[in-house]
Amino acid sequence: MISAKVDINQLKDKLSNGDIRTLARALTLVENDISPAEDLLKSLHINRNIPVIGITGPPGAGKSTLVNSITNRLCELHKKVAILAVDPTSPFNYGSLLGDRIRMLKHFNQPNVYIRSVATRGSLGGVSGRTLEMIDVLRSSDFDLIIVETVGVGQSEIEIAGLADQTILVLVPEAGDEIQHIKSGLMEVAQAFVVNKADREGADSFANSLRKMIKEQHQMMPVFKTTADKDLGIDELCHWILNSKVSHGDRNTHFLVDQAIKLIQNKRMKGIEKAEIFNLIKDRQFEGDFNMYRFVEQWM
Ligand SMILES: Nc1nc2c(ncn2[C@@H]2O[C@H](COP(=O)(O)OP(=O)(O)O)[C@@H](O)[C@H]2O)c(=O)[nH]1
Ligand SMILES: [Mg+2]
Repeated sequence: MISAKVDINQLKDKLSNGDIRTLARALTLVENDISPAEDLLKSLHINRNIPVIGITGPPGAGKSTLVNSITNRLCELHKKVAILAVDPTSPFNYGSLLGDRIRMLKHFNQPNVYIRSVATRGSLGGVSGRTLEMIDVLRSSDFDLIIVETVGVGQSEIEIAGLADQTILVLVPEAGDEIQHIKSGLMEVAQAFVVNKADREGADSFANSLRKMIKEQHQMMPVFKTTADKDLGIDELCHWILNSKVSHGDRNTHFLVDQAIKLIQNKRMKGIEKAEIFNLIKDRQFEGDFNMYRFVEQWM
């Protein structure tokens, strides 16, 4: 259990020195909003130059496999990598990576990979809960790169675009039908596309039609083809990840405004659980004088 007394300055210093235990502890405090999470967040020295790469896409597209492969390559390049997995469908499937990490621990004193899965709870304050705050805790440590995997269903790929500097959308050759879906909106959220499972039929034609579509919309996003479980196409993708610079200025301001709004929303929605509202409404909706406006007043 976490003791009530936490020395914030000590926590902060250890965090910036890359102490893994302290990092795990700080993340737990922040994820569960346990005091002094709020004071800790306010005192953090957050390094905004550490790139946050969002990896999103439908379940089963190979995101975790891809993250695994990318991370192995980045480790070879002596990068220190943090991974946040926000995936309710498979909370933790970095087994092989963890195996590497354990092996690495034997050889070095400091592990170069930190993996953490984020619980997605029923709170209404955003699908990904406290992901933004957890990213900022990671940014206060000494990583070279932070990778966030989110499962792309509906709104979540748009949400990750509001958290990451660069978002990579992972698709599979069978996703031809999803092109329409991409056309309507996803173009704005992804800075790069990956056609994974390139070992499967139709990968080339799918990648080409994606490229054509990007060009038609006067965009410049690259399309990579990967076979993640065989580490193919990973070098090119890593090269892009390490060398593409986030355009600052306008996008950055919008990005920060979105974050501010998200934090205000989360704060206002604090303590409000969908399940609780469900139970209340379930009972009261049949009362003759049920009035939604009076009902919501108690949370205002
Ligand atoms: N054929 C093929 N299978 C892959 C490839 N990448 C991942 N897979 C498999 O696809 C399945 C789903 O992968 P996973 O990484 O868990 O997908 P996620 O849900 O997007 O994270 C697993 O069985 C992987 O082994 C690939 O490039 N080719
Ligand atoms: Mg996954």
